[in-house]
Amino acid sequence: MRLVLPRLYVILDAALLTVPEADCAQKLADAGVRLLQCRNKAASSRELFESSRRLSSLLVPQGVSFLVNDRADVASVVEATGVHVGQEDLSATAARQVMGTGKWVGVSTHNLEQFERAAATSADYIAVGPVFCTSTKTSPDPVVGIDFIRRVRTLTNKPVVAIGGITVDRAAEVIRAGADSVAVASDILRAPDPGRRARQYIELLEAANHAAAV
Ligand code: 3NM
Repeated sequence: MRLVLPRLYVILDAALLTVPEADCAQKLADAGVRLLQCRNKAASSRELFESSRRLSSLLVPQGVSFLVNDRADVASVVEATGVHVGQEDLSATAARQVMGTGKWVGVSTHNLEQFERAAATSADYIAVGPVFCTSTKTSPDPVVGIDFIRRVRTLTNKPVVAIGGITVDRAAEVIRAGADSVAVASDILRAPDPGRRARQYIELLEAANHAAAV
C-alpha cells in the first residue's frame, strides 16, 4: 500500500542540536511533528543504538513515526517505524530483508539513475536532494534543484521527499513541484524556537497543493 507521509519530515541531526535530543524530539512532537528521523554520523554503534532506543520508545507510542538513518539493524532492534538508507548503506532490498514488510524503508537519491533504481525496489518513499545548498551534510552531492522534483514526480507513484537546504520560505514551492514531503534539519533545529518553526511549516504545508502523482 502506498504510504502517506506527513508533509513535514524533521531530521534530528545530532550535530545541530543545542539541547538534549529527547527534549527536542518531544518539543517537536508537541508542536505537531509526526515524522522524525534520527541522524548521527559521529555516533558509535552503541551510542546510536542507545539514542535510537530512547527516541523510539518516546515517539512511537505517541503516534510519531520514527526512522533511523543509515542503519537497518539498529532500526529493527529498537522497533523504530523504519529506516532511511543512503547510497552507501545497505540497498533498499537488503534493508527490507532486515526490516520486514511492516516497516518503512526510505532511500536517498541524488540523480536520475539512482532515483530510477530506487523506484524499482520495494522502498516506501524516495528522497531526492540536495534540492538547495546545504551545510548540514558533509560533501553533499550537487544541488538537483526544484525542476528535478518536477521531473522525478512523473516517474513514480511512490512518495517523494525533498531534502537539502529547505527553509520555511521555500517549502511550499517544493511541495507544489510535486514533493509529498519536505525533510528539514537546520532551518528547524537552528531556529530560536524549533517547535514554533515546525508549527509554521505544518500550517503552511497544509495549505500547499502538490502536483498529482502518476
Ligand atoms: N541529505 P538541511 S541533504 C541529510 O541530499 C541530508 O540527500 C541530503 O539538512 C541529500 O535541512 C541533507 O539542514 C541535509 O539542509 C539536510
